[in-house]
Amino acid sequence: PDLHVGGATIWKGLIDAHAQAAIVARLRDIVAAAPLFSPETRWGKPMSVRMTSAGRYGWYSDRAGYRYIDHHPSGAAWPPIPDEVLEVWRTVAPDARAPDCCLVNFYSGTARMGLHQDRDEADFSQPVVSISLGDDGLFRIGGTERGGKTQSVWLASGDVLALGGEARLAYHGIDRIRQGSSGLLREGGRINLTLRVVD
Ligand code: MD3
Ligand code: FE
Repeated sequence: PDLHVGGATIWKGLIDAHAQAAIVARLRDIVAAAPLFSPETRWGKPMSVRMTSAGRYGWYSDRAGYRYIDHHPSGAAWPPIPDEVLEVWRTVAPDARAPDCCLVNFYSGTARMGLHQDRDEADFSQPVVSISLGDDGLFRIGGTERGGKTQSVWLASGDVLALGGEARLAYHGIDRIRQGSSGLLREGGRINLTLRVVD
């Protein structure tokens, strides 16, 4: 790894341009089968990030709360996690169980994700791995209590993060993206893939 920020381990540019393009091609198939949607928060407000998933489970939210569901809201099956993505997981988390959810987050120019913890999974001893594609995103990470000190780092296309140990329950979010900073996606914007072991 190249960098440690607030308990996150970061590999800058681990995924080369050719492999990034291959993953994006697989994501286009995933989105065709399981279209992006804007989950609603508990308070009925749509999130600015659009999402879909691959794997045995997909992440979902509506007024009833946050949870994993075993089909896309349309009733379609979640597509399988691409091999190219599983290979990244095995590289950075060789000792972990296989992930059963790959959440696909799409950020348009003005989308953001507020500080939150990822705690809808059963086993916090398993890491979370994140892959950034497209425009740069300003990632912020704090400690395990809300309201503590935070650190920020720009994530670029091809960067990979692993969150394990204490950092698994750290507060984190995306403050903004730098529109037009990458030419990877013809429509612009940023994609983040988050790989998790759900149960
Ligand atoms: C730190 N996604 O989907 S990825 C999420 O860029 C999410 O879309 C952000 O937070 C994104 O839940 C951040 C980096 C990340 C992912 C999971 C974490 C950081 C994390 C879990 C625990 C601590
Ligand atoms: Fe998160």
